Amino acid sequence: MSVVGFDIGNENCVIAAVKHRGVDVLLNDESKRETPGIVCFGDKQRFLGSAGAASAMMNPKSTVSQVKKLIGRRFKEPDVQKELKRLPFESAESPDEGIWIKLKYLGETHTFTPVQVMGMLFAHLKDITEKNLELPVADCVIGVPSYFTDLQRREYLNAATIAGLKPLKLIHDCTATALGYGIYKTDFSSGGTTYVAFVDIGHCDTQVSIVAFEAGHMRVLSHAFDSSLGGRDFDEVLFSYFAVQFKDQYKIDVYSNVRASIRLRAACEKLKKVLSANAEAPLNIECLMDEKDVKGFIKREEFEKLASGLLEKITVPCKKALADAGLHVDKIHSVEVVGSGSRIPAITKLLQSLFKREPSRKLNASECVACGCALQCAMLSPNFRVREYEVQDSIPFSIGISSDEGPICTASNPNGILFPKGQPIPSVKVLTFQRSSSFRLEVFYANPDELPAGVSSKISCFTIGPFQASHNQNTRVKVNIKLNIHGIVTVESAMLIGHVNDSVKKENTQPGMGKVESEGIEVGSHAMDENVNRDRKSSHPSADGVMKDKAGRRLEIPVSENIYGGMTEAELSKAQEQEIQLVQQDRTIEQTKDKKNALESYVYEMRNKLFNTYRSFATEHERDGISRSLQETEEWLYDDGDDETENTYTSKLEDLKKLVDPIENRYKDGEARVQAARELLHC
Ligand code: ATP
Ligand code: K
Ligand code: MG
Repeated sequence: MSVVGFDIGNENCVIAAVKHRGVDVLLNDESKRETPGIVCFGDKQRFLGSAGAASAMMNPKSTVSQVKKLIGRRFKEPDVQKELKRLPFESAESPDEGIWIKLKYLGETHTFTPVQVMGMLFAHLKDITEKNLELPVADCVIGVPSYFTDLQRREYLNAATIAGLKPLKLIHDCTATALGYGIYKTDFSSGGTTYVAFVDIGHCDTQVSIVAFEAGHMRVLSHAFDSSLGGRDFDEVLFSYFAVQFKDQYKIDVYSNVRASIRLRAACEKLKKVLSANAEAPLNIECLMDEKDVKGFIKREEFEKLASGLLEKITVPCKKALADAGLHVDKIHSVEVVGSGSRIPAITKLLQSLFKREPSRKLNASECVACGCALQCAMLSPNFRVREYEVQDSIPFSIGISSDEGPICTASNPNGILFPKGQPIPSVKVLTFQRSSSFRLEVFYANPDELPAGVSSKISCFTIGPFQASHNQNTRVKVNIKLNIHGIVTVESAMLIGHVNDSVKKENTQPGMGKVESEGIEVGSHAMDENVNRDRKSSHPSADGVMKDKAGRRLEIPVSENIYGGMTEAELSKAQEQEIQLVQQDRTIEQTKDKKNALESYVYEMRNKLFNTYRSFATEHERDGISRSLQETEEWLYDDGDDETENTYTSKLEDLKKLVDPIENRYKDGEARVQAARELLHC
């Protein structure tokens, strides 16, 4: 069984696997440790990962990147609109308010959802993993930003399903990093708590988490973030700077030209990297636009001045993480900086003055998330033994719940908040309702201020029922609500119970479930009716209060869920089928290329052999005939045969073989005779 971790970056994806003794980062087809998160749709097939990046410039309008910024979001969110504006493909609003990506593929306009594209990316990473490990891969752990909403997490799981992956857990990026940091540390065992700040600056976002380490245990105290501040914003600062300069100097407006924009942006990213190691850097692009070559130059100081606003923004989540953890900066033992976006020297300086200590870079900045994910996968896998280590993560958003009768407030949750910010993942809460027929529970984000701007606070709606029970009989409904291992809210079960009294107080406590609470809630009840009375005669409360039917079965109430904006089962299986077809199409094209290559090589090889190795085994007439056929095939390959079907190439090859085989056989017979003669002589 394989144990795999995936870090899905907006720019770079990293795969790690636990092998024999340690965690290894896997290489992709180009022997690289990072795979671009890009899917490019071509005339005949898709290009994924590195191949996608290679085709992006040729075909920008059919290239999708940064799909992590789009998945599980609504088309109309201002942030999404901003995002779509800078992405070169066309888009539209889907009927469920989501996003449709519209692009040319196989010569026609096709529509895909971000979930589907993410599924393609997952499938590609799965492929790379399987090639590396020479094993089928399904179980995995995938890193997600801490600010991912319930819907984004669900859509990630859907994308994984489309790819044939089974995530054992979605883990917050910084938690994965912290796990990889903490599990190997032995100097934490001397008692007391060590507080560490993790700062991850990626391509599109910044995440900060404060983690408390004790022997054999880590606990995430807070997650803070800026979901739209990352390395690319520093590229953008350079981009605007040069765009203005070039307008002045060369009279070109790069904003008006998609390809020129892409090229300048890529050049600015390179320039930024050069500035991380050098005090100044040049920028040269040949034939950027209107056949003009452009030249630019910038000093690091100047760049830092241009980026000062961005640098200031990085302090915000850092301060918030400290405040939410309830810690003064003096309490922080170390600041671990990761994510390649953090490589800008000014960021290190800034963090140093903010945390009053030199930031540490002990972890591999680009690989730590994937490695932490792989470790977590090993810990969750029944087939692996890992050192006992407890990871306690928490959710950064408060989650509220209401019923059709209004907010559900209890003594411990007076504000109708079911899982407050900082609630451990996973957790279970048990709510008890006095109802006699079907009712609905609405789950939502209780504090919109905690969410990235423009994100809807609606999460999901659960219908408990249908069922009918009597009020007189003092029946109640016990609903088990879970913040599951992925950070998604689900209703695990709903049960009809008999005489409750104070029995609610003792139900619960499942090991490893975080803090579990139970609530006795009095809500409006409904009038009893005849049918329910009849039901009563056939059901009896048992010792634990759970109603059983005549046969002694627990009276479980059906629960149906409605996720705002989520995929239905039918949509998911349709997407799975579609992915299979897309894979088939890619495979057909790859096989066709292989067959064409085989034919081409055969032509060259046989031409060579015909006048060398096989020369004395063919008559001049045969040689002339074959030679002519080889020549014709070669010409055909460059001409009409450049773009043919797999079968055509195969049958062409067979035709040639029919001509050449008799000669090849004569040669082989001859060889065999020579070999036999040699053996005779040896004896
Ligand atoms: P995200 O976490 O936002 O999903 P990601 O994980 O793909 O994205 P990383 O790979 O951590 O992001 O970082 C990519 C960013 O780091 C890019 O913006 C890239 O330009 C930047 N970067 C890489 N090397 C350097 C460098 N030497 N100096 C400055 N920036 C760099
Ligand atoms: K990454
Ligand atoms: Mg990242």
